[in-house]
Amino acid sequence: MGIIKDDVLNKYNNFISELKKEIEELEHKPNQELKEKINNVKKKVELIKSEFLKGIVSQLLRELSKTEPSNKKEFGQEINKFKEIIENDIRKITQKIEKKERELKYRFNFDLSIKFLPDTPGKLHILTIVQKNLMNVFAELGFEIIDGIEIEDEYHNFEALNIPADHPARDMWDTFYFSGGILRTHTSNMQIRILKTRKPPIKAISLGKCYRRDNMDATHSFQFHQLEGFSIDEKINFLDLVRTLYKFVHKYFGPNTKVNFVPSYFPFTEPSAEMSISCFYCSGQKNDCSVCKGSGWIEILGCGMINPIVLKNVDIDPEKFSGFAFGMGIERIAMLKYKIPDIRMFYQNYVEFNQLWR
Ligand code: FA5
Repeated sequence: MGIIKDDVLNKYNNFISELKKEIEELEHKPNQELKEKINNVKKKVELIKSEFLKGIVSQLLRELSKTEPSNKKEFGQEINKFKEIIENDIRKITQKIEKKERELKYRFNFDLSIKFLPDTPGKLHILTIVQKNLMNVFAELGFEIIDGIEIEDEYHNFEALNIPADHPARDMWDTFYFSGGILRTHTSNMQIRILKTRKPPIKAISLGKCYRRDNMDATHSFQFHQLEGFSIDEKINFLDLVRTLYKFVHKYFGPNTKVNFVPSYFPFTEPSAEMSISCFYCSGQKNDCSVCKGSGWIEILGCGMINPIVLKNVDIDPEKFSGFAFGMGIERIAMLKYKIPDIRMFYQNYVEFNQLWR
């Protein structure tokens, strides 16, 4: 029978094995929980020091002084061994805790274990929804949908569209240049790309990202989306353009929407026009309408008859064929349709914003 009672040893062993389990459970804990658990373990280490090391061991040493001299050596060794075990356990636990604290300090400040919107399935982004709806409308109107390319060269983005190097429109459509080419400023590049390999009759749309050296504000971004449409055949005229756009507007914005054309200028169309639609929120009845600003009209796209120079550039005989083209900003359409006040909202990845649209 030694000096240390079984119930003291059992109490210590149980305490330590519980604590070791807690330490094992520290793995893969999220930051906040890990911090709390580390503090718990630290408190328990202090408890070992005060209760076992200072309390019980000091008590045993006091008892040792009162025991028979013949037992002193053996009991003394027993107490020392117990003390060593406790000190060893404290050292190992403290090392583990310090390691966890270091980990916590350098951990990224995000929590991969968080249960994020657990019952909410992912949704399409509003710009994707608008693009899909636009594609459906134009498909119903008999347009083929052709993929586009964003990395371009100056020839397809400018020159072939009758915008030579010294043309003032180059400033307005300035973009990002790099050694391999440029990022396209509009989807009109696809008129050239498609017509180089396909010959009329053709009626197609192409949509995707465009880039400009524009500063970000509520209606501009350096990266945005456009939809380009064109139709070329024998005897295509301006009325075909007007009729097509009427049908598009009625299908997409509603049958009561009115359309207005005003003359404009684009180097690749002649004549050119800008098309506005009647405000589908206030019909021009509200002076403080946030969408049309009281004018009753909202400008939505540029259009015109394809310039014969462009047709010649893609080896199409302008004496035999004619065509129309139009181009619109997809963010602008989405902003109008869903009353989104700032273009930057599309790109900020706010889940709450994305969840609004179905
Ligand atoms: C063009 O880009 C012509 N290519 C459109 C066209 C095609 C005309 C075919 C005739 C025939 P414009 O620069 O106006 O035109 O741009 C068209 C639309 O793109 C604008 O009305 C606007 O909605 C959108 N847009 C232009 N720049 C930006 C920008 N920085 N941020 C967001 N949208 C933009």
